[in-house]
Amino acid sequence: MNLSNKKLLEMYETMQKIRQFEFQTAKSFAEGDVLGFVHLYIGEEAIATGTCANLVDGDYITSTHRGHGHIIAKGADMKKMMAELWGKETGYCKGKGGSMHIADTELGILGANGIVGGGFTLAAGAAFSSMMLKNNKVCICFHGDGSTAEGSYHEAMNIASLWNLPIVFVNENNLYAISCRITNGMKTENTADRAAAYSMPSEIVDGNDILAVHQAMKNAIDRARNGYGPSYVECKTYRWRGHFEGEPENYRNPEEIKLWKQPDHDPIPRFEEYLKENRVASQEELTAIQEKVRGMIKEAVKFAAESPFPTKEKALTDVYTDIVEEAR
Ligand SMILES: Cc1ncc(C[n+]2csc(CCOP(=O)(O)OP(=O)(O)O)c2C)c(N)n1
Ligand SMILES: [Mg+2]
Repeated sequence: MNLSNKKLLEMYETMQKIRQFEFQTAKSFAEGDVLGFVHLYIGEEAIATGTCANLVDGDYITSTHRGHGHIIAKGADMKKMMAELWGKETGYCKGKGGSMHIADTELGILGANGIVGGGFTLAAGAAFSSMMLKNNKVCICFHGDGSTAEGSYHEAMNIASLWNLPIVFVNENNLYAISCRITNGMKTENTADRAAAYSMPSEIVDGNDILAVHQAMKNAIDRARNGYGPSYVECKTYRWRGHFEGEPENYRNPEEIKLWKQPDHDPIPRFEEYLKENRVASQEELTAIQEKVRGMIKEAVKFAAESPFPTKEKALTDVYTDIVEEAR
């Protein structure tokens, strides 16, 4: 693994940012400050982090309803994210979109998406533009196991393969689509099997092992960037929280949840072990990074808390009709 210590510690910091942002969001949701639905990414941090660590400025990602991790890993401003969750005017969508509409096109973040399967065709379109413009940009299409049942998944996989588009389909197989266990929703337990139907190279990785994710993504992203077309990487993982915050969860075995929270399953302690064993960082240095991130999260909350709500006069600005007007 040819990663500098600096890069490894940046990846650790990103995982910390995601986890702490998500735990803070859970707390703020419970206290009534976060408005609307939130689906948390806790437990899956290695996938977004290990993937985005291979990207360069200008590359694209498409995201899902469980998008905070992807968006943070691609470099979004956590203050603007937090403000958006709190419904404040300083948020990414001026407080009117919430968790599932956060986007930052300047950073190549083509949007979280409340529509399951909504990201596939956007990703294919972005990758197609990259191919036509010959600008070497790659698009990552994050998606859940459940979304592989959508028609848009198969349409995008087919066209990406047929046209050799520079795209990597990153499947986050956390075993559930809401309450539907994967074995009740499809005949195979590996979504990667579906890539074979589109003659797409695929790989299955332990999605809680950040270095395995990073290596698989590096191969797939290099392939896309060098004109060898799309790939598919299935990352096996697990979500710690309910499908959404506040869900009266009663469909998963508590023992199963407990198992995935153990340090030998949890992607963060697993990476910490590697960093310490290989003398990349001491426990003190890792603790200092955690503290630094705690400060960032505090700042994000302060920013959200002190920001104003949009006024009622602005309730209808920046929505669909404005965009149509601007396009004219
Ligand atoms: C088109 C559409 N159908 C159904 C839903 C309701 N819904 C929201 S999330 C979800 C399950 C998604 O499961 P998966 O793709 O595995 O993602 P995960 O939540 O596990 O990350 C469903 C059915 C939706 N938002 N959009
Ligand atoms: Mg799922």
